[in-house]
Amino acid sequence: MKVLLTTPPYSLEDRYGKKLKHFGGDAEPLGLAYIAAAVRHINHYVEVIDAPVQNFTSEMIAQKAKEEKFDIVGITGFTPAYSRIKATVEALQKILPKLIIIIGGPHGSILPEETIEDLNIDFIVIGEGENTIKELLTTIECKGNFHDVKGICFKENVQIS
Ligand code: B12
Repeated sequence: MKVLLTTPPYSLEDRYGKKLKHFGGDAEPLGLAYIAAAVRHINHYVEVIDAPVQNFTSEMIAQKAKEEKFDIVGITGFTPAYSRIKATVEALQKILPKLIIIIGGPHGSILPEETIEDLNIDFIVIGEGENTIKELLTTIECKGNFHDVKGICFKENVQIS
């Protein structure tokens, strides 16, 4: 499967405003890098976008997922970036209604049920994700039982085509 991992487009201007944006800095998305390594370890193709650094908008992320035929998009994020996470999910769902979307990171870990309901997405990975993402991808691929995957919250009527 092809897995695209991304940070939400949460720019320095979003964080610090127009006047102070030049004083802020971006940090490498360490959590996504760990997840990418785990995905690669079980031989799936994986790419990472660091949206604010690479100047990707939500629409550009969705366009890339569509053009390059990704099966799954994973988005990381903390609560202050929630509106950007939501905008990215909406952009993806608009042009790829059947795409599997997984949210990980602090926000989804803290509010899994509320987030899954608000975003109408398939899966939230709660807490440390390296082992969970491997189990989850394998279960998706083999059409297994999501109740057997530890550390996820999922939509009860999840449909994987
Ligand atoms: C180090 C750190 C920082 C560093 C980041 C350095 C860096 N290079 O990343 C600095 C100081 C820059 C920082 C800044 C901020 N931080 Co900070 N930070 C932390 C800290 C202490 C550790 C984060 C970390 O690196 N963990 C290690 C990595 C490997 O773990 P991880 O990112 O959580 O990823 C794992 C899982 O979450 C999961 N996962 C993550 N993403 C995904 C995606 C998918 C698809 C999947 C399946 C799984 C998955 O799997 C990963 C591997 O196990 C945490 C507290 C904590 N103990 O977690 C707070 C924390 C993440 N920070 C927080 C916040 C709020 C911020 C700021 C927004 C603060 C602010 N107002 O400016 C900024 C945002 C910076 C930005 N990038 O825009 C909050 C988030 C709370 C929330 N509700 O979202 C935390 C939880 C602290 C807290 N308790 O309040 N932070």
